[in-house]
Amino acid sequence: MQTGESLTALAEIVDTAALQVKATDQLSLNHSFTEKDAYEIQRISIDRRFERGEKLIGLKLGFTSYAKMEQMGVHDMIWGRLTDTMLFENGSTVDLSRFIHPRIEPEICFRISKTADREISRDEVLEYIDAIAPAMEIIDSRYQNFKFSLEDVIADNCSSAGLVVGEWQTPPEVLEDLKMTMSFDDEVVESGSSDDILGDPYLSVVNAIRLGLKYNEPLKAGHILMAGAATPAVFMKPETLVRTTVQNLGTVEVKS
Ligand code: OOG
Ligand code: MG
Repeated sequence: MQTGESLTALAEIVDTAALQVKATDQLSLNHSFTEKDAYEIQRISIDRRFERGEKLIGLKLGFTSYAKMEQMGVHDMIWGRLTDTMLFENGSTVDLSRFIHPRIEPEICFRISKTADREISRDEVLEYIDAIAPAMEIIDSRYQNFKFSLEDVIADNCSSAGLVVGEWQTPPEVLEDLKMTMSFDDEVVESGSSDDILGDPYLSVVNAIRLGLKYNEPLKAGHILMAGAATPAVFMKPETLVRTTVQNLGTVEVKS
């Protein structure tokens, strides 16, 4: 267990790496810290962003699909915070120089309509969301070579760097096996199914509410939730149109 002071020092390392767009050594190479410490490092580093004027817009889950767990060699669900400066408009152009080594992945996003003050079950999810949209997340590990332990990636706010959300839709009762494809300039680079996200992406809402309550960062009405990627992430390339299509939900795009 690390002292409060050293957790602050570790938070400064990941925050500075993000600010300076410069990869840093994995914290776990030189420090030993627990998963609980890692969430505290994340909290302190994101507080530094809030002090610079960024606003919390919601939460994200990570490693909710086997494809992602296999790709990164990490096997536990994680959660992180999303801020307003990470949000790109659908169809907009992102400046890759803002990132160290950005990857992009196809996701589903939910809009939370009611703050939960207790854990909820799968059957209650539709009472807590009022919209769903196809989405993509840009992840940009602050660590060299995009390599990390579970604790490292949690401390680094789960690699969160950007997100783009498509048009909001009314949430259907069930999201059974919706095909998801991500393309670079019309060439499909990854494809999967909504079932790849926890077997049912609505379970992301259940889990994010549970984790938010546990770590004192509750999902609130008006927040958004990124459910986690359905497929492995792909390195972004300059001058490329990236598009994700989710069956029945539509498309979402960004240009680089
Ligand atoms: C960690 C973030 C994982 C997801 O959707 O599974 C994640 C990473 O892969 O760098 O965002
Ligand atoms: Mg993600």
